[in-house]
Amino acid sequence: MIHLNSYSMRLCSIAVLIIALASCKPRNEAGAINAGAAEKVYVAPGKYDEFYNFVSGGFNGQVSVYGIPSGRLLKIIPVFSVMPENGYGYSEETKPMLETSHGSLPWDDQHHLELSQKDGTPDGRWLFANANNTPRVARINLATFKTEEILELPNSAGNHSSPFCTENTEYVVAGTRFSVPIGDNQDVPITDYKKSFNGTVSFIKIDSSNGRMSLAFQLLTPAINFDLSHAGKGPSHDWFFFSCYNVEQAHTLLEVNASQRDKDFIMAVNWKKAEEFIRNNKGTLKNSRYAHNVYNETTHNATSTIETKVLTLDPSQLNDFVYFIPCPKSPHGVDIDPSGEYIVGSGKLAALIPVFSFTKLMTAIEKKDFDGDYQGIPVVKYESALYGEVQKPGLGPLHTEFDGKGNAYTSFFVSSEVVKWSLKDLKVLDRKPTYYSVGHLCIPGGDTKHPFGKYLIAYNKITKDRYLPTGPELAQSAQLYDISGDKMELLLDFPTVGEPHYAQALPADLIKNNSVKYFKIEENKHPYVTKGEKEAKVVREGNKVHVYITSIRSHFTPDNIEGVRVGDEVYFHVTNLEQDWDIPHGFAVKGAANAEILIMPGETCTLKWVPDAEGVYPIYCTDFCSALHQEMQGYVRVSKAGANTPLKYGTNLPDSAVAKN
Ligand code: K7E
Ligand code: CUA
Repeated sequence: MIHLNSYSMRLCSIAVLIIALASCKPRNEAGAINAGAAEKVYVAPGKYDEFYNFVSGGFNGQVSVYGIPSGRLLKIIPVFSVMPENGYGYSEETKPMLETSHGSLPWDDQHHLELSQKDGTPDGRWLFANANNTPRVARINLATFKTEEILELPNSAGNHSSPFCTENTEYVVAGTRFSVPIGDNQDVPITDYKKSFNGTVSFIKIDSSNGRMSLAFQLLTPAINFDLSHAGKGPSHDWFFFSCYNVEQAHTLLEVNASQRDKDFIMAVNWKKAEEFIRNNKGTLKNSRYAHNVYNETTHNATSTIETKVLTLDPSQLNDFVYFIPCPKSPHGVDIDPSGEYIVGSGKLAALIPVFSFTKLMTAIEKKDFDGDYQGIPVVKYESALYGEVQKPGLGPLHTEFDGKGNAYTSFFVSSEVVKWSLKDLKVLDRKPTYYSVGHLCIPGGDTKHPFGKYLIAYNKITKDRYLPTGPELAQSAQLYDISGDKMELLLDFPTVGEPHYAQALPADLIKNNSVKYFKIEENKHPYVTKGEKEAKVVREGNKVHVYITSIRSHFTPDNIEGVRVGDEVYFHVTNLEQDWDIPHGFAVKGAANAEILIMPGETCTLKWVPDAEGVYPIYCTDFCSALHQEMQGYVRVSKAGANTPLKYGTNLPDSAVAKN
């Protein structure tokens, strides 16, 4: 009873503290906007933005693309969630993209993005995205803005610490948020956490020629939780850093039980050494089941394969490649400065920002300057790795980005502000309020060797009074700051879709000239392609009816189809014959239980339809493609099961050609 009382009091006081802190309102609200701000974000009609900004969609499972500085929404790229708007996850071609070891999943929670890099700078080729709920990493092709590959991660649960990449995109890493039982017997009591659970960190190898992902190896770690990660760069090129919480190894009420220790860890992994261990056969091949889904741009089709093996390394058995650095207090972000020397931790409950020195860390490791070990992994002494602490920066530090001019910018959720500080002397230089409760920050190139600087975007969790009320739920908000001067200047607010977490930005020039305008029809290798109207046809195979149908402004061929029966599975393989930029056609059929499909020029997409009753069903184009878009329509006649209505189809057929019965 006494135990319960003190326990609930402790819980209560933490809650009161957090509520009290969360209600701090930023100062200076009235004077926050300067008169010149409008000019700085104004992108005249017809002009392009300077940067692409890729923003995670959080609980919408997608990635959205904004222009900076205007804040204009340019596109939403479907990644881990179905998108009825264009048929992603509904078309026969894209259904395999959402396959997992749990079957087909229509949704996930997308938090972090990383642009592929060459020499530590974004190269504009790919964008990697994580799925938090059912652990996966996706690769988006930045020429097509399509999700091209999704790799599931076995032995992981809550893939939060992901998908950060090394300087030349050698690897993308993924740390598990939840430790889980791993191996043959996973049906264990939750209270056996300490005994039976493990964490993992996955290293995904990226093929530099085509971006293909493969799970190279996994580290089996103590049962702690990984939050975020970042690769080293320059001198720290060989290393990867992971923030860890729940070093207490709690499995219930983590809010309290995982906030006991004064310090958790940053885990430093020498991935070059790990590679060496793998080469020397120090890994153990384990059975596992995970899906690997690949979309092929010439067949316009995705395939899903179940992989069955994973190589694991156990750092408690193999020396000298994994170390823990103590980090106060439930660290969230771990960010490496452009020089690769400074490792910035951000303890959610800490009142300071610890900055570690890579040089000091190496010396400490060499001298074995350890504070014992944590489950077989050496713990480097805090002071031995510490470069210094930023004192009184704010409350609830989360994430840090860099401007390439020696400054760091850290977000503070609780005190709702962005704080600029100097890497050299760790002095706070400036602070500006955010509206409200900022999570991640993005500076174009802000986690790379060569940040492009100029702007900082804050992604805020709470909007409250910033926009017109829209009922109980309000859009999350992004705020754009000019960081070119000594003081940050707030320029713009814009609402965002889903819940943005991490975001990345890069100069538009790195992408816009390579952007695909249409797919070449002569290169279309789809098995059901129709390369011209003359090839259009309808083929019955048992109860399957394959409709080879074309679309071009402003008709379908065929647009009259008879001979379909109730009980048939009809596959509309729609080929868009257009060879021009920005002329997609849509396709929809009445009563379809899935979605529409939106077919890009030169592409083939398939919509499956199972008519449930006899009748004449309209089909039409859903995308206003031409003056006579509204006329882009037709009919499918469905007869009752077993009827012998002959198969007839065409466009502009004489009435005499239409079936009579
Ligand atoms: Cu939103 Cu990176 Cu999932 Cu911090 S995390 S805010
Ligand atoms: Cu094609 Cu509207």
